[in-house]
Amino acid sequence: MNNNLLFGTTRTAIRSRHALIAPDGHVASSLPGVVGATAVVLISPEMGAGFTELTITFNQDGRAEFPDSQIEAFVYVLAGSVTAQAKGERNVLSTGEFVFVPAVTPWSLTEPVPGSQVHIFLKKYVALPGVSEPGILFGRERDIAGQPFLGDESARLQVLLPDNLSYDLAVNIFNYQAGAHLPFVETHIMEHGLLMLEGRGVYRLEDSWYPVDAGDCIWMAAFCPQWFVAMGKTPARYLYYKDINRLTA
Ligand code: UGY
Ligand code: MN
Repeated sequence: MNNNLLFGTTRTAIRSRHALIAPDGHVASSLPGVVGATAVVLISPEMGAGFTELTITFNQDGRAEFPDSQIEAFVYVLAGSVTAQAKGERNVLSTGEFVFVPAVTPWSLTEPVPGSQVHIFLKKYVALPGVSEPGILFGRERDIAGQPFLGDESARLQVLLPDNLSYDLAVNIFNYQAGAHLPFVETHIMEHGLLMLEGRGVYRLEDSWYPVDAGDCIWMAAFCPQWFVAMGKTPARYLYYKDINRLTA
């Protein structure tokens, strides 16, 4: 047992406006429709967030079935492969591939390679009058080129969903060369849910600086001041969610 666990310490920190969830604290939830699989809910409205973020790891013959509801879903395959079905559309998704499922669409994940792992963002869809709702979208991270972030070649953003008003969320992958960092401490109305995919660094959240590692999950409430620097000798990358394109006054 490592010393952290032996002495009852952890990097996990849950605050009212941000959270860092390290893998050592994960506890599985039993969820309706999820069988033969381990689901860990990392971020949810119970914490104060406006969305839910979870990971599901499948055993052989595991499955996850979600009924139609007002909730939209973004599913990204972290490891292995699984068959994703949304209404009549069906595709095998492997590592780095994803599907966006709009609200009011039943969907499922079945026939996993044992040990397959998916990361999911769930959000209640907010319609925009006069704008049509988005459709089902399958995609592959490798098909999406990284764009320099605010002109910085060492910090590149892959934007996984189309940039149009029908979407009320964005999901991106941020790729940092070792030593690259956000150019300033961001403070914005958009909320974030984030999973560290690779590498290490330091995340500033409000007035705290946290060492972060692959597998860590972070929640940033609206207006949470935030900054990141990639540390060590390898690149760092994270998958993250934000709510966009809507304003409630
Ligand atoms: O899209 C974003 O707001 C992004 N630059 N934030 C972040 O990486 N913490
Ligand atoms: Mn941000």
